[in-house]
Amino acid sequence: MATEQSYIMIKPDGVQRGLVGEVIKRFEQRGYTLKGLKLLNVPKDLAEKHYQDLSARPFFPALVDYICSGPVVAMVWEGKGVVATGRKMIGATNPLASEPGTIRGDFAIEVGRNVIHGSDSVESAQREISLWFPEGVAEWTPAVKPWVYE
Ligand code: 3AN
Repeated sequence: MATEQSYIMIKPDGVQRGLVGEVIKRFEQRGYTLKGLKLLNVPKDLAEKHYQDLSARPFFPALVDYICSGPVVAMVWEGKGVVATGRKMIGATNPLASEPGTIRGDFAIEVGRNVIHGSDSVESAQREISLWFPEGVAEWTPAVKPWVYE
């Protein structure tokens, strides 16, 4: 079975608001496996690289300042369809358009304070994981796997 990974990041507002446990709980309960986890203050060049595709957008400087404004929780989650399903669990970019039941739909109002990031494709996930976890991630297989996958 191919193992897909996604880069999931709790942004500074999510950390400041005490939503770290809530986010981890949702991914764990869905059946996904935590492969990488760290709390860090983000250097400006890392934030700029992460959001390089948005560098021409008018909100880019504010976005970089926001990501660097306090610690983030950087994570790698693994499992079947985790990129697309992770995005569904997170909700639309603009929290006012996010469905209730999604993370943004339950906890956010502003696009510039939308709590969490999730990779938008398998290719972006690979790029983001090597950017945020150059040291690599943990190798382990949860013992519950036969109870989550048929
Ligand atoms: P997503 O995070 O849902 O993949 P992207 O990649 O389009 O959305 O945008 C990355 C981040 O840039 C968003 N999470 C949000 O913090 C910020 N952003 C996107 N669009 C806007 C906007 N119109 N105004 C301010 N910030 C924005």
